[in-house]
Order: sequence, then C-alpha cells, then structure tokens
Amino acid sequence: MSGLSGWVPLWPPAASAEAGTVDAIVLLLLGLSGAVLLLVLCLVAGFAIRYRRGSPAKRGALPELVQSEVEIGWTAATLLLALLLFAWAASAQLGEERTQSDALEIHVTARQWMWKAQHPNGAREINALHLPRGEPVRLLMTSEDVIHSFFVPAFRIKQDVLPGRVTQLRFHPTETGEFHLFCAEFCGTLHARMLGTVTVMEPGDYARWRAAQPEGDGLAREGAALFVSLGCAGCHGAGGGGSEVGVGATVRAPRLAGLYGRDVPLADGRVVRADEAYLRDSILQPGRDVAAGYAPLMPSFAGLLGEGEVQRLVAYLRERGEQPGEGR
Ligand code: HEC
Ligand SMILES: [Cu+2]
Repeated sequence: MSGLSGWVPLWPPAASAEAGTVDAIVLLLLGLSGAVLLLVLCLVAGFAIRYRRGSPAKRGALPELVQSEVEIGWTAATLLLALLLFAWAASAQLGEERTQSDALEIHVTARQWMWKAQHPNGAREINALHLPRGEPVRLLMTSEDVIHSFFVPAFRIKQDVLPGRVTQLRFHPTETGEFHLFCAEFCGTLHARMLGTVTVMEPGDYARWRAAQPEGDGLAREGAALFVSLGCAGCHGAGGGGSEVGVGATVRAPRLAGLYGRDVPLADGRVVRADEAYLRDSILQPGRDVAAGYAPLMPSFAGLLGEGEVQRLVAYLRERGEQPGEGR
C-alpha cells in the first residue's frame, strides 16, 4: 500500500491507478483551504489588535480606489484557483472515461439491499466482487429499484446506480487484497447493511477462481435464448437477421446483426449511435427512437422484463452487433 494510508489515521489505502490523482486533488484542495483559513485568521487577529479600543490607529473609510482593487483582486484570485481545480479534476475524470475498450466487463445490479455481479463467463456473485490485479475493469451498473451508489474508497471511485439506466465505472486495481464496497446513497431501512467485499487477486488466481465458479450460461447466450422465447425473433428474424415483407413475415423489422456501434438514422431525422443505452431504450421505449424506414410497430417490453433480462438481451444484441453485418 502506497501513499498516506500508512501515517494518516483513517486515510484509506490507495489500491487503484486512479487513486493517486484523486488524493493529489484532495490534498491540494485541503492545502488551499487551509492557507485561506490561516490568512483570514491572521487578518482577524491582526485587526483585532490594531484596532483595539483606545489604539491610535487611523479609522474611517478606505479610499474608494484601494477598496475596489482589493475586491477585484481577491475575487479574481479565488475564481482562478477554483477554475484550476475544476480543470484538473475534470481532466482526471475524462481520462478515466477514455481508457481502452478491452477492459474486463462486469455487470453489476443493485437492489434493496444487495449488490449482484455477473462476470463475462456468467459467473455470479452477491455482495462480493473478484477482480484481477493490473487489468482495466469496466462496470456496467443498473438498479432494480431505487437509486444506489457504488463506492469503493480504496479505489477512490463512486458512481450512482440508477433504475432504468446503465451507468459505468472504469478503473485499474493495482493492489491485491480485500476492500470495502459501500452503498453511498441512502436507499432504505437497511442501506447501512448494503455492503460488499472487493477482492483483488493476481490475474492467474482470478482466472482459476472464475473457472471454479458454477458455469453460468454467459449473458449473451442467455440473451439469445430470451430473444427466441420472447418472440423478438418472430419479427426480427432468427439471429436478428431482419425480415422483409413478402418473405413470409407479416411485419417488416430491422436487422439487428451488425447494429451495435453504428449510427442509426431515425424516422424523425436524428441520427443516434446504437450503444447500450440505445438498445435498452429500443426494447423498453420503442416509440421514442423509431428507426427510419420502419413503422413504429415494435411493442414495448417495459414492465414485462426484469432488469437481468434486459441486460441479457442487450449483451446478446451487442455480441450479434459486433459480428460483421452487411448493413441495411
Ligand atoms: C411485433 C414485431 C416486433 C417484435 C415482437 C419485436 N420487435 Fe424490435 N422492432 C420492430 C420494428 C418494426 C422496429 C423498427 C421500428 C422502431 O425502431 O421502433 C424494431 C426496432 C428494434 C430495435 C431498434 C433497431 C434499429 O435498427 O434501430 C431493437 C434494438 C429491437 N427492435 C429489439 C427487439 C428485441 C430485443 C425484441 C424482443 C424483446 C423485439 N425487438 C421485439 C418490431 C418488433
Ligand atoms: Cu443502496
């Protein structure tokens, strides 16, 4: 464990590549506020002594000019400091967002009052999360009920987890060990017990751990089964190949193979990128973004599907979408 945790009481260990920057920003902010506090205290003490009762110091209003120079000076200086801090913190945050796409993707679902995680091979865990050290991790998080917040102090990461939406967290664990996971958004009576443990292991140990978990089917494979059993395939064609009038289909529906990541023209003239959020909305609110050239015949599946089922369908469509499609 590096950094301050050794000698500052209560300072959490720094166990991710992002932690250093966050600590530096916090310390700078603390230092600046401390300096301002000290300055103000000194001025208060100095003036209290200088203008004590009976002292011969000169009293009365300051010359107009001096007064406005002082006002402008301190306003500009503190504004500049605040902007500098903002720029640094924002660039650190944006740098995180940009990290590579080969990250290990783990789906996290929050509910009152537990954390559920599912690994790419389908392995599941509750209130626990195992991660390999040194690899970029991307969490795709959503909630089944109210707003929660995924907080791991040792990684210096915190992100709200919202119902009906997917939020992300990207980070690199750099230290092995066990770290606390908290819910940082008051979410009901047992909010305080919504705890978990993040275990960071050497990559080899992680691979062994994952292989030893009961074989889940994998999100995308389960999604493929749902795609058929929910009747999506009836309109979109087996495997999402699309269907056209006249080839035995009653509804003309777009092909979904090759869709993920492409720009989709919509009926109202907008063009949107088919990312996870778009796929999700297409299933739950199909009337909102209707693909150009198609009638708005897709039924909404809101209320019919659990959060996990939506996740599986989206994972499946993503996998189908990453295979080369012939376009439309
Ligand atoms: C009754 C036929 C029908 C069924 C059933 C159906 N869809 Fe659709 N779907 C459509 C049509 C028509 C469109 C194009 C109009 C639109 O975008 O709303 C569409 C659009 C979509 C899109 C957006 C495609 C694009 O090119 O932008 C996705 C994603 C999608 N459907 C997924 C699904 C999934 C997943 C299911 C099963 C849970 C499903 N659909 C069930 C008819 C259907
Ligand atoms: Cu919570």
